Amino acid sequence: MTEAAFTPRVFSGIQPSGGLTLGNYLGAIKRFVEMQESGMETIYCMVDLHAITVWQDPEKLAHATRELCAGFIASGLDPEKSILFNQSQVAEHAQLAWIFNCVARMGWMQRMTQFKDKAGKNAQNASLGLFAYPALMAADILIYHATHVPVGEDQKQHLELTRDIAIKFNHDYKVDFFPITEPVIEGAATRVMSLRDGSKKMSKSDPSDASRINMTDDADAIAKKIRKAKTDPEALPSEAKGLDDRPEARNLVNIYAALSDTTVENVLRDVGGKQFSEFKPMLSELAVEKLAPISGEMARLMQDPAEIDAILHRGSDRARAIAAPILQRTYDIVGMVR
Ligand code: AQP
Repeated sequence: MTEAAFTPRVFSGIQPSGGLTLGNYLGAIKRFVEMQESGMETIYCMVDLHAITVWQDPEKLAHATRELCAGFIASGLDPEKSILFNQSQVAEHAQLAWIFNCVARMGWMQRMTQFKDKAGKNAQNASLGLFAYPALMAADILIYHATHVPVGEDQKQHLELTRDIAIKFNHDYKVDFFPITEPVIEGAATRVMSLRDGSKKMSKSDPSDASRINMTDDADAIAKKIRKAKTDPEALPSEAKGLDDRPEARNLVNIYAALSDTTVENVLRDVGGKQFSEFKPMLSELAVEKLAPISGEMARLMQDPAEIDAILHRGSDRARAIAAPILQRTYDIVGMVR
């Protein structure tokens, strides 16, 4: 049984597990907007079912979901051009995830570094959902037959698992039904690191607020966090190889390059030889210039939560119109009677 060629379609998601960070923006959302503007069909999701794989306060989860939607729109996603919705409103994600739970192997899941990082030393106490997280992520993508998934570097392993699940499903049922998805990991900052520790990624759930720039931070907070960011005593190099073994310096230069839409090499051509005391204020100014309009627009949108809910409802209806026939076809392939 051979399906028609897959038309290009983009899907990605972000967890409403806290406020958006500069890492989410540079690693993911900036690419979401570029792909929307390229004219491809784009579907972007607030993955609330993923968020509850670790404890979420219900009120905060609802607030974070609306704020994430506001962040998407303020960053340039247009609900008329892209489908924007929250995952729990389209039940087909969870339904396909169950099928994928039965396709994926325990050994595959046990190799996932994100599970090991998040479960920590007490893996026995982690939720079953956290373990199964990558199968739900595969369902998020494949329920739309998405061909391209823009993500940060940290999601690379999960996307490889998505490909493995599609390959095994197609093989086991002797079909060519699910596409083999391409990860899109691009830009100067595919892995933005913590401002306090260049070996850890910047994360919305890091207990230290000083470790990250939140998309809702004001100019003073951004300047203070960059001023206090960990660095080394050396001046900036003139070439990228001079950043080897200098993770904190590399991180700040990567951020500068990504915010100014240029390459690390170009940045170093201008700032090579400068001390951090000179470079950090340049970076603060650039970050405030780029982020202030977004945080201002987020605050404005958050004043009308009913409008955000209406956008999510409309997006969910549009998403379901694509997902429902693909789920039905999957059920037919698997042998579910209807
Ligand atoms: N530090 C980062 N640098 C580049 N990209 C990043 N992303 C996240 N952190 C960075 C990308 O943002 C998208 C959404 O991520 P997510 O919310 O689904 O989960 P995450 O990757 O686990 O992000 P966080 O901020 O670390 O959330 P918590 O703390 O809740 O786990 C993805 O494309 C991701 O690559």
